Order: sequence, then C-alpha cells, then structure tokens
Amino acid sequence: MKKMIIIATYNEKDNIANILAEVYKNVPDVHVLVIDDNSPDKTYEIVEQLAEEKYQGQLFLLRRAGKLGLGTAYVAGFKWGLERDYDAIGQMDADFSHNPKYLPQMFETLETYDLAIGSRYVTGGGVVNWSAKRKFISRGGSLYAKLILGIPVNDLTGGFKCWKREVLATIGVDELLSTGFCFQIETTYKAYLNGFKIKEIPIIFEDRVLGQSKMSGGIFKEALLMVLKLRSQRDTFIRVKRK
Ligand SMILES: Nc1nc2c(ncn2[C@@H]2O[C@H](COP(=O)(O)OP(=O)(O)O)[C@@H](O)[C@H]2O)c(=O)[nH]1
Ligand SMILES: [Mg+2]
Repeated sequence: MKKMIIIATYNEKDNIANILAEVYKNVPDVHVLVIDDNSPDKTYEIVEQLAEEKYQGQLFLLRRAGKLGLGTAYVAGFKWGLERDYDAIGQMDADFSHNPKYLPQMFETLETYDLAIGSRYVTGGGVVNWSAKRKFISRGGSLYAKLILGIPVNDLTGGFKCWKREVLATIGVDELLSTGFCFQIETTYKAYLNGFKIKEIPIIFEDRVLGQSKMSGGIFKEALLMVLKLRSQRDTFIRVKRK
C-alpha cells in the first residue's frame, strides 16, 4: 500500500520539523505533502530545506499564494494524491494535536476499512489541555451532527483521518459544499452515504504547545446551518450503489 499524508500549515515554524521527524519515525516509507499558505513565519522555507537535504523524494511542498483556509488546503492535497499513485491518503495537523504514533494503526486499519478516523469520542480516546468551552463546542458539535445526519460516527469534527483513495475519488473532492469547520463532517458523511466502511481509532488529542490556533468564533454558527444543509441534500451525495 503506497501511503501519503497531507499536513496543512500556517505559521508552524516551531512545529513542522519535529512533526515531520515523528511522522517518518512512525511510518518510515510514507510520503508527506505539506500545504503551506505562504506563512508569514516562513514555515515553507523549513520544508523546502528538509525536502532537499533530509527527506529527498519523500517530502513535497505545495505553497499557495495566501491563507486560503484548511478545507481548500486539504482539497488541493487530496487532488495531488489522487493524481499520483497513492493507495492511502492521510490528513493531520502540524501542531502535535494529532500524535503521529497513531498513524501505523490508522494505516493498518485501511486493510479492512475504507476510512480510519482518529477519534476523541470513543472508549480510550480523549482530549487534554482544552478549555471547558472548547471541549463543549467540539463534543456538542459532533453529537449534533451525528444526530442530524444519522451517522454512527462519534468524532465528526476531527481532522486526523486516513482514506483509501477510492473513497476520495468517489465522493468528489471538487464538489464539497463546506470549506470551514464543516469540511471534516462533510467528507465523513459522504463516505458513509456511499457505503464505505468507517473505523474510529481512539486517540488522545493534546492541545498545541507551540504556535497559535487559527480557530475563530463565528465558525460555529455557520457550521450548525451547514449540517442542516448537508442533511437536506443527502440524496444528491450518493454516487455509488455498492454491492
Ligand atoms: N495551509 C493552511 N493551513 C492551515 C490554515 N489554517 C490552519 N491551518 C493548519 O491546520 C492545522 C489545524 O489548525 P489549528 O490552528 O491548529 O486549528 P485548531 O487545531 O482547530 O485550533 C494546523 O496545522 C494549521 O497550521 C490555512 O488557512 N491554510
Ligand atoms: Mg490545532
């Protein structure tokens, strides 16, 4: 199984070298695509240098013109992966909230499932160092989406996932409705609606130690409405009749 991971970065100069080292330590043969939105702190320069000097042929950089958002970064990464011969495509944050030690298990899961989700909300999973408010928003958001969409997945808002290429090819990453917070919900929902098998792997999610979160308020209200919109368009998302 040829594997790659997409890491989106915006001002992650303090994290990027360390997270890459941990990723390759855990999955030595993996390819990594970093999508950097022209970070003011020049994260991309560190990636360029590592790609040339340390991880030749295994590390790639897609540098975009400016901050275009996490959802569109992943879409660009999915397309990059689909255009190449990867069988498994992962996505994770650069800030160590998504611990690379879970990657081997997540990729192994793709031998029997189509989508592996690093999940905070199954037995054995959890969150540390988050404020009560942030916990409530995340847990509540996942629960709300789960109930409205009627899907048996507990962590719908997390961004630590590994996909079989077939899933991404089927759901149509070019036609996603959401770019913000809901992006994670929408992709998992569409995988589910198309009959793909989803497995949640328990992870302990730790809040970032270095750098700053780009999460902002206002996103939440938009997400509540987007979930309703996704539900109302449910039938149009079904692309395949699976055996
Ligand atoms: N390329 C790109 N990466 C982003 C953007 N916004 C956030 N990120 C990255 O996405 C990941 C998650 O963002 P973060 O700020 O940690 O959000 P939080 O975990 O929800 O607080 C991190 O690796 C960020 O550097 C963006 O607009 N473009
Ligand atoms: Mg984070």
